[in-house]
Amino acid sequence: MKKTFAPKYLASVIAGVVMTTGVAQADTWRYAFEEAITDVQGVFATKFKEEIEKNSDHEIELFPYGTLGESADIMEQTQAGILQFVDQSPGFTGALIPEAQVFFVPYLLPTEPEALNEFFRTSKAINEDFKELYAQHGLELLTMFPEGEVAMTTQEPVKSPADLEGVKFRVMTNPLLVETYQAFGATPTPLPWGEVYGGLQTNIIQGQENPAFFIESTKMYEVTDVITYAGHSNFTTAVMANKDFYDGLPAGDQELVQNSIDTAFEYILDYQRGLDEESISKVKEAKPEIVVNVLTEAEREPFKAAAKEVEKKFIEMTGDSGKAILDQLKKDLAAVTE
Ligand code: 6CS
Repeated sequence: MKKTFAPKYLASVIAGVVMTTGVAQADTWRYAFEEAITDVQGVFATKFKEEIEKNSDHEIELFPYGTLGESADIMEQTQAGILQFVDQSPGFTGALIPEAQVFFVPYLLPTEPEALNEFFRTSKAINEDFKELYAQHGLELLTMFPEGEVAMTTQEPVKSPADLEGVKFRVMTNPLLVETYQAFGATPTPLPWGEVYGGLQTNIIQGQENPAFFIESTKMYEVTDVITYAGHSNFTTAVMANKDFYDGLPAGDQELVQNSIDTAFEYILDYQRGLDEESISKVKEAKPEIVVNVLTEAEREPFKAAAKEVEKKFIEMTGDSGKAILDQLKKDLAAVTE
């Protein structure tokens, strides 16, 4: 006689199989970031989504800048478990995790792209030490990656710190960036991203800093006259998951997330080859009168001297744990530049 199962019995058999084999159910995971879908963070997120969806039944729902609020809002939503993934730059996370401000000690990171990429790939400070610090705030740090050399945009040429005197200069909302631009001679003004274009347009601020792709894509060049490269910083960003969510994933899904992050990481480094030059060309095409200055070594000297003060401030602000991260970061940098 053919054996049949009552539906209730069948359901518990399936549940038992799922529990014993660890087969995960298909979920939708929400991932927010601080830029448009076509910007660097958006390209990374899109690649991550593609990898997850190609290799599992899970889906990723992407939330670009503005759809869920400012950077601080998407971080709160991730910590609360409303979002599963977030891309937030240390420029903002520095207000929550002071050690993350280390990326704003000027002239710490190399300007040479291969050394920079290798640093992000191999750094113990990033891949181990920061993981622990982020975990204390309910965040699983998945990766950090560079988004391009930071340029200053102003109304007047900047050849020395004296040229920044009286310039209200917008910075992301972390205390060390305030120290940096004070040391550079400007009047630092911390603001969320949404207030920058309007602030420049209405002359509430006269300067800000960002990588070239962002100056171009957000049309900030329309409200600025001079772009200056002093070589002081590369825009760093970080991708995280809500830690309870991540810890609760089956091992197979954690591996899927890690593999997808690794693929998106290499993809985004590759995607950025030549992006700075391409973006500056587009800016010049759209606004031929824009002035782009690359400071000489001699012109960089006073900015480099000011950087020493900022490093001291960083240690004052973060104590032993900040000093430990800074020392480790320097070791990691030495390993890729020597
Ligand atoms: O300056 C900012 O606030 C923004 N800059 C970049 C390159 N990405 C996101 C961030 O909000």
